[in-house]
Amino acid sequence: MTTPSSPAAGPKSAAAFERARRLMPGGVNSPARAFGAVGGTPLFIDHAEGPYLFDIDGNRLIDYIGSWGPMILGHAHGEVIEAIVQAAGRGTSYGAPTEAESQLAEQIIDAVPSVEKVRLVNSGTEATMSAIRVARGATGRDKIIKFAGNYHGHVDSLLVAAGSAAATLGVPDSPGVTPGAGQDTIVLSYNDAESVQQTFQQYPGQIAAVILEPIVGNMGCVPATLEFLQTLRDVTTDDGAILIFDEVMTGFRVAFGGAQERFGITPDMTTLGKIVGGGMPLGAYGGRADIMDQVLPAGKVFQAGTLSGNPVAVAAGSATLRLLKNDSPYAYLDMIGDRLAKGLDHAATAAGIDHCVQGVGSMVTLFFHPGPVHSWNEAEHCDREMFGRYFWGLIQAGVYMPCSQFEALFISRMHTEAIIDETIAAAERVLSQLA
Ligand code: HOZ
Repeated sequence: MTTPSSPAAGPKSAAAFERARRLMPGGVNSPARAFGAVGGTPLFIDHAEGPYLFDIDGNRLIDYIGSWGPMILGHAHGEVIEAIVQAAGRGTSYGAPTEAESQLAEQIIDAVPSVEKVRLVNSGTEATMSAIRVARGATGRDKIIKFAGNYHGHVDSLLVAAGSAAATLGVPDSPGVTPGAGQDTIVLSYNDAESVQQTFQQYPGQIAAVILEPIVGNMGCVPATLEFLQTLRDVTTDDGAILIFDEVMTGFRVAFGGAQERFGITPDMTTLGKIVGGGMPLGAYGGRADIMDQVLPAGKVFQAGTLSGNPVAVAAGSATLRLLKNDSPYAYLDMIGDRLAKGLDHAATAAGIDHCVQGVGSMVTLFFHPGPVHSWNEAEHCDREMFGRYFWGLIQAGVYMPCSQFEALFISRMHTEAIIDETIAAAERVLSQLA
């Protein structure tokens, strides 16, 4: 990957990165943030407000990462912060049940069609890891199907042909994941309904679960076709396997009830993270009551956590879901998402760049590939070098896009039409210099 000759990170970020690299692997606590996919030095953030990030060198940037998805209401939303402060003032962790957990559980069950019972955990990774264990425990079967380019956190059995930073940084199959951990994971091509049918014919009664992102955000934005989702629903029902939608990114994002509401296809289980925690570390998994009742202490499948249902995280999540339910920003987010997608498409066309723009509501990706992108086979052939130059050009113009071709951008309720238009104008300038 080419490092830009004059990376826009200022001297304070550069010094902070040098220090961090001496202390943490690659200088970060999650790999994508190190800017390995685009070269140069990551910007160190001082604070955030509404649609903006402010780095420690005093630059203000329009933020299209939104903490990789959670910040749908914008940064530092007054009512969410107030809920966090109130909760923290009553103690930050008890390790004992609270009424607030039931309230958040009710909000999730109310919103997400597939969820009759739910368990709160600390992250999306924990949610998917637990859902797979429950699916195996409930069916008594070992095999799972996942799709290349889908990312379900750093769970051993799912870190096979994974998207997100794993794909970006060239470790879709990580060292340290033993052959045993991945031996029951069958990887198929996304949106390929036929290969799923064939696999169920090959292993009748042996597949515990099919897990997928119903709209992938982790290889750029790649939606499933309705036909693909319907096939998954039909074959899993016929075979007695469990269909799991990983809605860590799409939950409360593409509709209040997630992609399953938007597509009208109800899985058996759902994993959640990001928005459900309102910017605090919280994930959840849920589904049919008979499946969830397999979890200890109702059933025998073990899963536990000292900070599960943490009162501060629960308060942030609960306030966020209440605001989303009351305000229902989804028509607005669809409208500005569409405006941004069309603007980027127009700008790339005018610049004569091979590209396609894909998006669902407030998740959008400009692929440096003629497209359409239906699966990892197409996504991996994007021009990543050009993406890196696009990324840095936009940083210099005050726009902070995801630092990888394989991550969708996220728009918040605080991105106004004027901000979207400012972004499009910046993209026009940058793209016109790339071709
Ligand atoms: N897994 C996140 C993107 N899909 C990135 C998390 C982070 O680096 O903060």
